[in-house]
Order: sequence, then structure tokens, then C-alpha cells
Amino acid sequence: DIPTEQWAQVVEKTGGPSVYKKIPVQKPGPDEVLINVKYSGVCHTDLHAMMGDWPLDTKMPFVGGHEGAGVVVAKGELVKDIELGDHAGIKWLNGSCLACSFCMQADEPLCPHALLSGYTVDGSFQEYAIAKAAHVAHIPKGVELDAVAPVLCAGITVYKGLKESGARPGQWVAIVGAGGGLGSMALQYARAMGLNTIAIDGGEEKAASCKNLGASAYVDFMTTKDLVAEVKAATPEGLGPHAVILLAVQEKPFQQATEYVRSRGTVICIGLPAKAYLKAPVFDTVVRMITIKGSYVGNRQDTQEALDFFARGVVNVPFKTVGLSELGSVFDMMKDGKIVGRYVVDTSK
Ligand code: 8ID
Ligand code: ZN
Ligand code: ZN
Repeated sequence: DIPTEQWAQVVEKTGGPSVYKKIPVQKPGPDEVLINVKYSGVCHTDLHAMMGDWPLDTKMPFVGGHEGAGVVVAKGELVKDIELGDHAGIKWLNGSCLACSFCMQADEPLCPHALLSGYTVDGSFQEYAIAKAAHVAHIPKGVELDAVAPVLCAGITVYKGLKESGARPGQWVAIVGAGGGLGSMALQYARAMGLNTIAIDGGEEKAASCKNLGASAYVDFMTTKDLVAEVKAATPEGLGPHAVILLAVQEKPFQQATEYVRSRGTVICIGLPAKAYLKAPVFDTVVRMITIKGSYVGNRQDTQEALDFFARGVVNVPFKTVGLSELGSVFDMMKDGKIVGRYVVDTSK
């Protein structure tokens, strides 16, 4: 039975806090499903949304969250390809028009009419959340819903970013922000894709975690005397990594990456620090033939591929579970850069 009221975390003004309170359960529209969210990962994007960090307005008030794993409990009359009881995931891309020239080419994250979970529509920090049926992630039964939740944004995003980098099996990739949520996933997807990784982050706890997740080397951005030299030294012949995946929530590493990436290499920008700019020397970019690209979540195919890796057991990322009511304390740890891996909230607590 679907209740009429539920617990949710609601941001009522920019800057927060997020308020744990009861709100009504919505009904799905004709092309939508209602998902009983069991677990939701907490992405740094949720913190950016609450703080108003980006030049894109949220709905207000809003329920954050976009890594929601749960069970389909209701569906609209047009929904044919998903059944009640199926396991499904709420991801960042809640819906798109499916008709524009981007959607036609499976670039639906670029759709001008995209709906964003936990940003322009209410997300997964509630017990019951709505998504467009065409866009929900199909989670195989038998996959643990708490462990899979972080795949729904972090996993999809880094898997797509690694593909966009063009790095091939046997090559070297630097993961910047490797100890965080996306970074931990990136180390595991990279290894599963046959890539060697250099992890860059700060502190001993993250060093140990990165090594556990398969990093060949760890460079501590907080203590190194020369980050560029250390990253290059960790690669064969000291020529630098073939690709750099930027996941940090600071501007400086975005300026540094072109200094250590290998000639002909690719820098993939994924992290979204507030008010940050890219800067690279034109001379080096030209004569070393460096590519700099952005990468933004993934499409429905990337979603299913990322979930396939997870279901095969080749992606294992550490996570800690707390109640949905404790979301505020997760945000506090995230602000201080203290989270190793991902926090997942249990919506029943
Ligand atoms: O589609 C996208 N492009 C997309 C999807 C999902 C998330 C983008 N994001 C963005 C988020 O909005 C956020 O800006 O990616 C960024 C990382 O999200 P996250 O992994 O959820 O954040 P985290 O768990 O806090 O990890 C960030 C890590 O960066 C490290 C921190 O220590 C932390 O482990 N870090 C920082 I801050 N500065 C660093 C530096 N200078 C650094 N690591 C290396 N060098
Ligand atoms: Zn996210
Ligand atoms: Zn579209």
C-alpha cells in the first residue's frame, strides 16, 4: 500500500539546511513510474544544489538526491516496459523530450528540455520518488540496492568519462579526486576496463582506500612538493598519463592537468567546482596536441553498461549507510572533504 505522506529531506532556501519532514506522496503521470526508494547515494552535486553553487536555478523548495535505488510501486497507463515490483533507479537525468536532435542521437543529457532529479524535479531523498519510465535505470534483481545506489550517478558518470577519454586497455589514467565518491568508482571502472590508474587526493585514509581499489600509484596533493613531476614519474618513461579524469571540487587541479597529461593525451572535466575556469597554455596545448573535454553523466545505454559491470561483480566501492534523517551530517563531512568513498542514506530511517 502506498501511503499519502512520507519522510523527505527538503531544501527550503538556497544555502540550506535540508529539513527532514513529512510531505505528500505524488502520483505518477501517464509516462512516469513511482519508485519506493530504499537507498540513495549522496553525491557532491546534492551539496552544490543546496548551496546554489551553479549558474542554473533549482526548483524551490526541492527534494535533492539522484542516486535512488528502489522498487517500482505505481506506473502511468502509457508505461509498458516496466512492471510493478521491478527494481529501478532514479538517476540525475530524470527525463528528456526524446524528440530533439540531441535525444535522437542518444545524447539525452544535452536535451534542452531535460528534467534533473533533485534539482529541477524532486529527487531520491524521499521514500517515494517519480521518474520518467523511459529514463529509469533497470536494476537486475539480486543486485543489492544499497551498494548499487552510487552507480546511478557516480558510476555512470565516471564510466562515460573514461569512454570519452579514449584511453585503451594498458594505458594510464590519472584520477583526480580519487578518494571521493566518483573517484572511488573511477578507480574500479578503470581497472575493469584494463587501464592503469594514478590516484590523486589528500590524506592517508584516502591513500589506503585508493590502493585497495586498484590504483598503481597515489599522489597526495596536500603534501607533495611537486605534483606535476610526481604524476609524470608514476607513468612509463615519465611521459605522463594518456588521460586525466578531473573529479575534484577545486579549480587548481583543472589548471594543472594539462601540465602532466601525456602529449596527444586527453583531459576530461567532470567535477563542477563553483565559479571555476579552465586555463591552459596555448603553446603547450598546440605543440603537445592536448585535448580538453567536458563529460556530463551518461545516456540510457551508458547506464545499462555501467550497471552490467556492477552486476558482474567487478566494481566494488566502499560505502557507509546512515538514515535519511542524518543527511545534514553527511553534507558536513562532504564540505570538509572527509568522506572516503560514498555515503548512502536509508530512506526508512
Ligand atoms: O556529470 C558530471 N559531470 C557530474 C556527475 C556527478 C558529479 C559531476 N559531478 C561533480 C560533483 O558535482 C562534484 O563537483 O563531480 C564532483 C565530485 O563529486 P563527488 O565525487 O560526489 O565528490 P566528493 O565525494 O566530495 O569527492 C571529491 C574529492 O576531491 C578531492 C577531495 O578530497 C574529495 O575526495 N579533492 C579536492 I576537494 N581537491 C583536490 C585536489 N586539488 C582533490 N583531489 C585532488 N586534488
Ligand atoms: Zn551526482
Ligand atoms: Zn530532447
